[in-house]
Amino acid sequence: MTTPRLRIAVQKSGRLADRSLELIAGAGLRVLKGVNELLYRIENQPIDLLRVRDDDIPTFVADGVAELGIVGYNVLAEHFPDADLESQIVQRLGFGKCTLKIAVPNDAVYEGPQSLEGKRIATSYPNILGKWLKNNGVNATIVEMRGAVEVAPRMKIAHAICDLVSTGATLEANGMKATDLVLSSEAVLIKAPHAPPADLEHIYDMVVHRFDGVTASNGAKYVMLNAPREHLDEIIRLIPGADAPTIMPLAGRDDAVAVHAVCQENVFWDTLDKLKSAGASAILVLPIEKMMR
Ligand code: PRT
Ligand code: ZN
Repeated sequence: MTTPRLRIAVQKSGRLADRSLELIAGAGLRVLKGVNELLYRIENQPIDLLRVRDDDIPTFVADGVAELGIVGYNVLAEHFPDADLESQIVQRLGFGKCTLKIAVPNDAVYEGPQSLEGKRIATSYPNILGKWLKNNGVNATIVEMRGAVEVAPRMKIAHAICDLVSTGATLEANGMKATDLVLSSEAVLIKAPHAPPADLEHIYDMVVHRFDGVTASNGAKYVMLNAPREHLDEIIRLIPGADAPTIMPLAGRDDAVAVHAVCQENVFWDTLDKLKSAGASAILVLPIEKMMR
């Protein structure tokens, strides 16, 4: 009998592909890049990566072809416009961040959603846009395009577009400006509606916990410093995102203590300057490699 293997659907190539593989490697899963382009094996765990187009991931996971999947929230929301997405999402992964926005030519007047009344809007996200227009009480024609949405106004196909934006460079290069936010997105880990088979449950739980650990430690820092007791409260307040720091006595000193804290966010130089001004000394900021919550 062959051992059952957990399947994780990932984007084969594209903007989420590398970061998905980094997450998987960060979780200690060793990817064996095989001859089979569709399926990569994990050599140290009974797991396979199903490598597909991102548009196929929500359906594959919903149908149970894969137990887990990594996909943009935008793709999930477009696929299941009427579903309860939160029940499908296991965790937000903190990468692939972008926004779906309405954009119009630089010289167009835009005074809010009502400016779109009776207009034509090009997008690859007709379901999300349709819902947004309805919520805003706007009647407009949606022109569905698979790609190159940003050229639609210049080609006189549409008056406005609804497209993903990250840096805004594409809009700028096409003489357009971003206006209303329709959706904020990032990569999410999604799960099949049914629980995994009993013999894969522990692998499933392990993957979810480890992914959570990698995501949590992303950018997180371990801060150590000495603080005079009289300024302790102020110094703790200055440490970004520190939850319940450890306070320890310093040998031979009654006036100061050592403070150790896990910071959920990066610690920048200006924070160190403020800590120093508040009286902190011997400040160390260390990267965190792994974290298990
Ligand atoms: O082949 P496959 O179907 O798998 O991939 P795809 O071509 O459909 O998607 P891909 O690889 O382009 O993007 C995958 C996911 O990355 C998206 O679904 C989003 O969740 C996420 N993402 C993050 C982005 C962007 N940022 C982004 N900037 N997806 C697309 N873009 C586009 C945007 O539409 C614009 O045209 O990139 C262009 C440049 O953006 P600017 O603002 O940085 O200029
Ligand atoms: Zn796609």
